[in-house]
Amino acid sequence: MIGFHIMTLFPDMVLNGLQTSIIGRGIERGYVEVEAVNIRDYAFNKHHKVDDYPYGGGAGMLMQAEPIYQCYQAILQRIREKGQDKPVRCIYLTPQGTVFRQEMARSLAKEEELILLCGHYEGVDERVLEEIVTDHISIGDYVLTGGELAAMVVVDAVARLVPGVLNNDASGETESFQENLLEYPQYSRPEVWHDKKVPEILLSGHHENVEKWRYEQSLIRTRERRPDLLVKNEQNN
Ligand code: 6GU
Repeated sequence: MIGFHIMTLFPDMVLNGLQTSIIGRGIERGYVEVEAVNIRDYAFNKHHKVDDYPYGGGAGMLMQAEPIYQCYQAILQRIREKGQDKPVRCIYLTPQGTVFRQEMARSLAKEEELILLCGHYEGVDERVLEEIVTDHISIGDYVLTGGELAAMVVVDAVARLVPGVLNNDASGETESFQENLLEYPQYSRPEVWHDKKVPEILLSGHHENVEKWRYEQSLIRTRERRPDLLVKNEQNN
C-alpha cells in the first residue's frame, strides 16, 4: 500500500487522470491511495488568493509560501494521525529538478506515503520550498504550464511498481538484461498482416532462440533510437 498526497490548484485534473487508468484499479483494490488537495482551500484570506507579484520584478505571478505550507502541514498531520512516524518525502515537480528515471521510481515505490507539490504560474516562493521539499523532480527537458501532468507521470510510474497493482504476476520491472535497453518488437495474431509475416523464430517454439533473438533486437533498437542508453548499459555491466 502506498499513499500519494498531491498539493495542486487543479485537483480534478489529477484525480480524473489517475482514476481512469490501471492505477484507478489499484486504487479500487486498495493497493494505492491518491488524494488531491486544493492549495486554495488553505489560503485563509478574503479571496482565497494564492499568488502575488515577484519581488524584484519580472513576468508573471508566484505561488505564495503560506497556503502551500498550511496545505502541507494539514496533509502531514493526517499522515501522522494514521500512526506513520517516519519522515515523509515531499516532491516538488519542476523543470529545474533532477530528470525522472526508472531508478527514481524504484526508490520512491519503497515509501509508504509521498507528498507531491505541483507548481503553477511562474513558480513558487523559494522559502516554502526550502522548508518542505526533499526531492526536486522534472519529467524531461521541456516546459509544461504546471506540475500536474508531471505529478501524474510520477504517480503512475511509482504506483505500477507496488505489488498487486499490475495484473500479471511478473514485477513491473523487466528482466535484468533489459536494464537500460529498449523493449524488443512484439507480434500477435494474425500470422500475416498487410503482407507482413511474424518473424519465423517466434513461431518455432524454441524458447532459448527466442530469448536470444529478443535480446539482439533490443540491442539493435537501442543502438538506433537511444544510443545514450547503450553507454549506460555498458557502464553497468
Ligand atoms: Cl515537473 N513542471 C513543469 N511545469 N514543466 C516541466 C516539468 C515539471 N518537467 C518538465 N517540464
